[in-house]
Amino acid sequence: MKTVSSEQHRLHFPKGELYGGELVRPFECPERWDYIVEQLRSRGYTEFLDPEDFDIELVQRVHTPDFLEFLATAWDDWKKEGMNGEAIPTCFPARRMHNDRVPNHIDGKLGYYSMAIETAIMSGTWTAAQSAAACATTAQKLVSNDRVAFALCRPPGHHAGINMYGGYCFMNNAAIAAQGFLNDGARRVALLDVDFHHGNGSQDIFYQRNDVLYLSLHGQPEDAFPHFLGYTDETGESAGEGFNVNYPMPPGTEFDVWFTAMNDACRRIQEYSPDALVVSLGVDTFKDDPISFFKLASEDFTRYGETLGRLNIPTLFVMEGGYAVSEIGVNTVNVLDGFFSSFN
Ligand code: OKP
Ligand code: ZN
Repeated sequence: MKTVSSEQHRLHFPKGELYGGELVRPFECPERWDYIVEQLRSRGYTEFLDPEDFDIELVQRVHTPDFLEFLATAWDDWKKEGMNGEAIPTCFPARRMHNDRVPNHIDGKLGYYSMAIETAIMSGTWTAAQSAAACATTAQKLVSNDRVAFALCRPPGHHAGINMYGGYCFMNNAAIAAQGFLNDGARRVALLDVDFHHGNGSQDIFYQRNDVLYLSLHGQPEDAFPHFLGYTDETGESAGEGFNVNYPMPPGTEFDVWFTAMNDACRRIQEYSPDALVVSLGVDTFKDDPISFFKLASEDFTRYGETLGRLNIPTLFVMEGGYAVSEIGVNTVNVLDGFFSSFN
């Protein structure tokens, strides 16, 4: 299995995330990548590739041009206004305010295009985000030959919607890859999101479509970020009705309950009979994750990897979250080891 990754992720390393009323060092940090690479290397996954160029045409099938233009220019606009720190939104189109008129001023734009404020934009953010999307599309292309590939994306993507960033995400790497499979001739793609957080962005992008089945296992919105999406009654709309499946679970959820949901998701995937499977692979379901509340142990990741492998569908793994930094590599590679123990 080849891993596609880029050193350019290091250009995104904001100093501040608003957490508990303080600006703290972001949980989503460059060392996350290092720990995963280290585990991959030491456990035999030694083939690493750099991504091809960022494919704007493909990305525009998933995100709007105005949103992409915003991401590309936000830092320069912010600097032009004489701001000293990193770009963080402070004002939002809440209830009964306009959410369809894009302001000119960068403060207005940041609020218009974001869904949360922990995600600061800095000088290298756009380059890093482009590299992550390019990792996803490059790895997607490998799947036609190799049947499996790993896109080691950073920053992650699943909170990024059609025209919305936040939750550490700028462009939706997994959704872009799913669209890549379709462009290359797949008729149906399943996108399984095992990150602790609901992938509101992925749901947003495919909500009215039946060519991508989106399934997510996550902390229930009553208690977990992103709070405003991820309920079971969100089943899709118009052509997409029935093609969105949410499995919200309460605080303290242990592996047996989580695994029952996962097996149900796998049954739905088999029924759908997709030409490709994209796994939004977040390992923040781990018991010691600092911002999540599921209770998976390291060996549970191997267990569910095995279940994924048994589906025997051409599979692209796309890295999402995981913030117990010293164990992020072990848990990620456990999923891959489990997968290859049953995949053929
Ligand atoms: C990104 B990914 C918790 C605050 C949550 C944002 C979390 C973004 C997670 N008190 N802050 O899905 O792993
Ligand atoms: Zn997450």
